[in-house]
Amino acid sequence: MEIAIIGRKESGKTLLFSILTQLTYHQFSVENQVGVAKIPDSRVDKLAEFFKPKSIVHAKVTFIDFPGVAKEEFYSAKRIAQYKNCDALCYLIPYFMNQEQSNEEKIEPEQEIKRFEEESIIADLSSVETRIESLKRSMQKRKEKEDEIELKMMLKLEENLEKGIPIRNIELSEDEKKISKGFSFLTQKPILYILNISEQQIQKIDDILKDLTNKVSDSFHKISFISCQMEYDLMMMSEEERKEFLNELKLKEDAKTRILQQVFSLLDRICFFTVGPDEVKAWQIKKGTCAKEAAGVIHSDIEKGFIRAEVYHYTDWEKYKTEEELKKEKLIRLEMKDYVVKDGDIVHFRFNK
Ligand SMILES: Nc1nc2c(ncn2[C@@H]2O[C@H](COP(=O)(O)OP(=O)(O)O)[C@@H](O)[C@H]2O)c(=O)[nH]1
Ligand SMILES: [Mg+2]
Repeated sequence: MEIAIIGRKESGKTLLFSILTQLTYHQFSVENQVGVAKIPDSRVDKLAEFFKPKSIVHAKVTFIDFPGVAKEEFYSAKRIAQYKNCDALCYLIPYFMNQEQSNEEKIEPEQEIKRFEEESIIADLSSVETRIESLKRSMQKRKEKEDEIELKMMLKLEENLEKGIPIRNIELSEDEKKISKGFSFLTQKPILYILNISEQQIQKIDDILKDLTNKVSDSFHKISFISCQMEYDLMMMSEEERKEFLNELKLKEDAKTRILQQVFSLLDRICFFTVGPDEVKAWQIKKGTCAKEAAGVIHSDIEKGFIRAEVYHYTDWEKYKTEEELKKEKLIRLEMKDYVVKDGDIVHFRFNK
């Protein structure tokens, strides 16, 4: 899963990238920077504490930080194509700039979000129009059933996009969803808008977010916040200093943990776990994945030879801890290949070697 960090120049993207991936901050890199972030999950930590495995593997996502470009280039075809290649977007807004009185250009998050939505709609509309033309041309030569279905969908998208409706808000059938996936439309991507705020703005952030959510009321807009500067400073502190610092600001957790969990929840993914003395591992799967398919995420041999899945849930494990106790309580289930794996399932696959 790849997430693009986007936003205007000097909004703190590279700083955010280095906070999330723990990589060194290279402000003026001219190449895309790519880094992996571990998704914090207290369940993995608790399981690891108990099983004391040789290796612990959290869920991961990849972040991409693009080099800065001039304002005009932000919506260039090349840039848009890069955003399209990603599974989700984090759009950073430099709200901290409003702190400085001298700053003549006030940051209006509402305007920035609307502008991005508009530009994304224009980009998608252009792709849809191109596709409609080419479908019409090929249908003149030969009528194919699939082309007809696709054309019908594209015309529906065109009609809605022209009205300013993003594709994520258009009702599509399962088949249409499948077709549209292949085009990586921008307005179909999950997106997290993040306000980059100053330390002083933290105390007011609830009101700021409430106000903004009211203004851009769309259930698909997820809005969050971070103070990149403060978070970067936190990263440089010792564990003790950090705790003290967070306490002073009356914050429970660092923003990094919160942002990573929010990003993960955008992706429509869930985690199941495998546990044992060798390894405790979180496996990421799409919501709705069945047991046999989930086995294939671990190894194709396990999928091929799938017999049963022994499953218990993390919340039950938390209560009873050992398989013995779980068995006594009849909380370990034997599931067949069609069982839909749930978030937090702890699974042991039985398979023919
Ligand atoms: N005051 C303040 N400055 C920040 C914050 N985040 C980033 N900056 C500064 O903004 C400048 C640009 O940051 P950078 O991450 O390179 O921005 P990018 O162009 O979006 O990648 C740097 O000088 C940062 O120190 C913040 O939260 N507060
Ligand atoms: Mg940068």
